[in-house]
Amino acid sequence: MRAEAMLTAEAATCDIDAVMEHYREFGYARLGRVCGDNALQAMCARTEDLMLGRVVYDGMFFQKDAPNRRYEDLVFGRGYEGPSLAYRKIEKLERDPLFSAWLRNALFERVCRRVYTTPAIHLYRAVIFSKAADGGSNLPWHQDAGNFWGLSEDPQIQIWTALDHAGEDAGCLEVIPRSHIWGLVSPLGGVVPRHRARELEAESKVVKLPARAGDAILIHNYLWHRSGHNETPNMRRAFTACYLSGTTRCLRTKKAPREFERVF
Ligand SMILES: O=C(O)CCC(=O)C(=O)O
Repeated sequence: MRAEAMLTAEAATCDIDAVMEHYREFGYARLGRVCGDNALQAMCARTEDLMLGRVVYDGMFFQKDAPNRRYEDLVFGRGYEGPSLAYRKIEKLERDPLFSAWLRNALFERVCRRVYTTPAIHLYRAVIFSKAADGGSNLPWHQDAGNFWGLSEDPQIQIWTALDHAGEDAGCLEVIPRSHIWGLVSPLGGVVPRHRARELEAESKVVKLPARAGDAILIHNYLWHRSGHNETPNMRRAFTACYLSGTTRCLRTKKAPREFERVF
């Protein structure tokens, strides 16, 4: 499927001025329903194929949810553990032609070019976050940047696409508007320590972002975001791509530094 055939007709030409203004001010913004039905069905079916081992690519990352739904009890390093719909995270979706096409669509390119001025824009990661029917773990407040990411420049934009309906009862995204302006809570980045969330009165500032299948949401990497359990009888899958300026380098030294793929 070509990337352009995956976008809804309106999304291909929509004006993004107001969206970008909202993203800059609040750290997130809704792009609206931008993914067409055929593309959604295909990406949902492909997600199931990957989880059930019917489609396999080398080097993909898989992580299952903890059976007790506690994020703190997630087990790392096991990779693919056999056919199951209980995987919470799959990475390296750029290896799949369908997801690779989606993350390169012309609307996402227009968004990224408003954020980065470098001629080349690269991909940091392409990930599925999934919550099984009546399952999923409670993903705590976190920021997607910092030393933990090992980059010469912090990324500023990720675009999250709902592959299923993600209502409040399904573990929709939750954000703290304007928290991107606070910068990183710690140089390391990642999960926000509980005492910082208390000090900054996070609970009184939460905005929930229920989404329909096909909706896309821009997220600044410094924005505090989280998601809860899925209490519905349906899966809640989402796909997110994080983009980098073309000048961003990988700083890791233990292994050979990563080369980031140019997508725009
Ligand atoms: O979809 C989710 O539940 C979490 C998404 C997320 O944390 C991210 O896109 O960085």
